[in-house]
Amino acid sequence: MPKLVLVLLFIFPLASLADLVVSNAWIRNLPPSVPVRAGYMEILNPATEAVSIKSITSPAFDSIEIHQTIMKDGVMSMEPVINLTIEANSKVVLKPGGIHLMLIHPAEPIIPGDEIRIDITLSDESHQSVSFTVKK
Ligand SMILES: [Cu+2]
Repeated sequence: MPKLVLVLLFIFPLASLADLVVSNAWIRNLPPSVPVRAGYMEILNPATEAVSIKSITSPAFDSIEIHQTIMKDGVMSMEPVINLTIEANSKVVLKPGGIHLMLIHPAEPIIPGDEIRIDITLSDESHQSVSFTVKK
């Protein structure tokens, strides 16, 4: 019996869906007249397989995209990241000037200190909810 338990303990983490460890999740607040916000976070994938983000939604925004800030000929712009993959045992950092969440059209006014729920669907169809803190 103890042998079976041990085997199950080893098998279960591999068989379970990806579980990302998200830290430092925050949204930069902007005046209410601005229709978008940027969200940042650190995503750690402690699993033995890569996983990618399939979609991101939130009850607090009409839609959410993943963007990459790029500098081209001295002009800063953004382009969509279609498939953000977090490799096995790796971390992806979303930060100002780099990859970020583009949070489009807040459903309600947002103020610093608010906690915003953002739901992430991964390529393995698992879901994760992350709480983002709104900061100045
Ligand atoms: Cu953007």
